[in-house]
Amino acid sequence: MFKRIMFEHLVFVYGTLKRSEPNHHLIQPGSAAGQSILVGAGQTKNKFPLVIATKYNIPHLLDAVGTGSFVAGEIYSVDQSMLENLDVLEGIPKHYQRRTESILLQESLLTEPSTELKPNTLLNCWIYVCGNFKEELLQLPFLT
Ligand code: PCA
Repeated sequence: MFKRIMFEHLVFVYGTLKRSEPNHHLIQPGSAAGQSILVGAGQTKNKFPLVIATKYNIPHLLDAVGTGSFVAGEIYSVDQSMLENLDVLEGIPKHYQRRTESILLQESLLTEPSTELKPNTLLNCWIYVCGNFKEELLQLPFLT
C-alpha cells in the first residue's frame, strides 16, 4: 500500500505536535529530529477522554477507551529516529505511554499521487496515552 516515500511508522498526534501547536516544529517535515510526512487528518475510531491536565495546558489522552469523544488529529509517517525523539519529548514510558490505536483517515494530505489513501481508511497508528492517571481527571471537561 505504501510506496517508498513513506517511513516505517505511523503516528497520530492530537496535542502539541499538531500544526500550529508549540511542539509541531519537532515533527514537521525537514526537522532535525528525523524524517516525516504529513499523511492526513484523522480521528480515533474509539472514544477517549481528552483533558487539559496540568497548569502548562498540556492535553492528556487518558487510556480509558469508550469514555469521552472521538479525538481529532493528524497522522504522520515517520522514521525510527523521529519516533525515538518523539518518545523523549513525551517522556516515555513514565509520563506518556505509546501504543497502537485504530485511526480513521478523514482527509489524505499526501501530495504524491502514487501514495494515495482513500478517506475512511482505518490506519493502525502509534498514539501517546496516559495509562496511570488519577481517577479525578475523569471529572474534567472532555475535549475533541
Ligand atoms: N503531544 C502529543 C501527545 C500529547 C501532546 O501534547 C501529541 O500531540 O499527540
